[in-house]
Amino acid sequence: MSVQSPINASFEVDLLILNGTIVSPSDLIHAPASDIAIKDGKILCVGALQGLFTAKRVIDAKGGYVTPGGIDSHVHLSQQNSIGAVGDKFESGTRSAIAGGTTTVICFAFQAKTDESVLPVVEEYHKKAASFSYCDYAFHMILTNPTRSIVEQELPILVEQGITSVKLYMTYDALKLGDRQILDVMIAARALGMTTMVHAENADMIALITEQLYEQGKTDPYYHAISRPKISEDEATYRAISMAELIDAPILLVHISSAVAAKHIKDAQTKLLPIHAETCPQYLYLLSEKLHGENFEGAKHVCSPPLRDSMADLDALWDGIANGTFTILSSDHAPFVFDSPMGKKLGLKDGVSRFTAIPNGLPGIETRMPLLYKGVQAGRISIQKFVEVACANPARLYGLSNKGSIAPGYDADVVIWYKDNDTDFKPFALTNEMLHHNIDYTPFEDMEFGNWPKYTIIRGNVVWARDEGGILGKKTDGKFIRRVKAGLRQPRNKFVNEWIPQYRGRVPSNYE
Ligand code: DUC
Ligand code: ZN
Ligand code: ZN
Repeated sequence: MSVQSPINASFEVDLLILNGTIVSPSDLIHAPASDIAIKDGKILCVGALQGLFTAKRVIDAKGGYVTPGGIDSHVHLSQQNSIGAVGDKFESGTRSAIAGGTTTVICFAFQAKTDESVLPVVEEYHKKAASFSYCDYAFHMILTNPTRSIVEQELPILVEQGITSVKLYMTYDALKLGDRQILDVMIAARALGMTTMVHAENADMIALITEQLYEQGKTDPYYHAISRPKISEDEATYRAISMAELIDAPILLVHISSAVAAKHIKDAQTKLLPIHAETCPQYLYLLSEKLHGENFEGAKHVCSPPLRDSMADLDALWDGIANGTFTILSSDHAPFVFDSPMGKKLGLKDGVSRFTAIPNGLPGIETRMPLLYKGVQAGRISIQKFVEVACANPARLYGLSNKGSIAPGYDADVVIWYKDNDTDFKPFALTNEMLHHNIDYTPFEDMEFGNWPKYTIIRGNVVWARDEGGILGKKTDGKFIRRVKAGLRQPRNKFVNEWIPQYRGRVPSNYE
């Protein structure tokens, strides 16, 4: 980017943010050195800037934290297999995102088993998102049928198109892959510099327990959690790590819910394997007791992996964020309307519950950043760690090269928070009516919040101003972001180059 010399009092910038405390994964920059000048959608410079520029608009951040815009890298919107009719589409989902401080979402494009090519699938998702997105967006590809031609010929095309990650399932009959298929995708993804995301639960264990529960008539929503015990996540997580170790392939274990799975991940990282992991706010705050409830209300909390039953898991996951086990915190916004025969109530027919028919997933795109911020206020994590897992790491892991950092040349995606004890902010108990998604409930109803994004800024435009009208952005503001190759923990096992011929001389340059 070419930058004109900014030290000139008549030089006009688009936006100046003054007096905040800028947060990076390592540092806090305090006033007066923390002013941010924004021009043409980019951060022009950071420093003691008062009096150095004129500006079209000035925002006084008043001692509040100024963080990079949130990057939610696990979001299901307009997803053809499940969410189309009764969940959020791009418009409502991204509207909700910006109100909660998220400026970029990475959503899933979904390959059905019958799709012989994934290229039309990508086109279809582009159509769903273009002109319907309040924030910037990118795509991962869910592969449910990785044929030879898709793996060999189409994955390289996806990389060229800026789609540099795939998600694989080890469970669900309609989605799951066998171990050999997973290995083949990992090999190809590694050679291409893609990240392989894995949903790790043991499908056969779940099928066995489900069968037994149904025979006993135990079909209420609560039994969904019983049918997916921690050992099924434990085993599958270890298996996925073992496969990644064999191939020396970078993987990310999505939506980890239990201490035991987190332990496998930590152990693998200690061995310097290229293993990343994600957890989500629901696994930090909610227990499976939420699945009980009158009038089928427990279905509102059905997700996979399920909520766990002990505080020890919640505590271990917070610790896992603090100690670096979790690379990222995402929402896994997989929203379904509760009160609809095509939504959560698919699992209730003629007054009879069937937990296997309840769509799996929770809404949470808007609450992700504020819920993580609660962890800062509670002393669970530092504000620097907040920025690392919610903003910076998702950008680095998934190749969003201009995002996730407040530094010259980066996209001016910024969130301004209220300062502690700000008289402009009153702590509140959340109700679903406060949110901007298109879902009739929030799993976090009644939870107390002590902060919330005051402003959300995308490429220099204020799109959310909590005290000045709320949503100010438009559904045409969001841009598709072509991602580059993944770039955090790197493969390092030279032995693999000996036995997988396609690796020789083809290790992508960003792995060196
Ligand atoms: N996996 C997800 O990633 N989201 C919702 C449900 C699921 O199984
Ligand atoms: Zn999943
Ligand atoms: Zn998901």
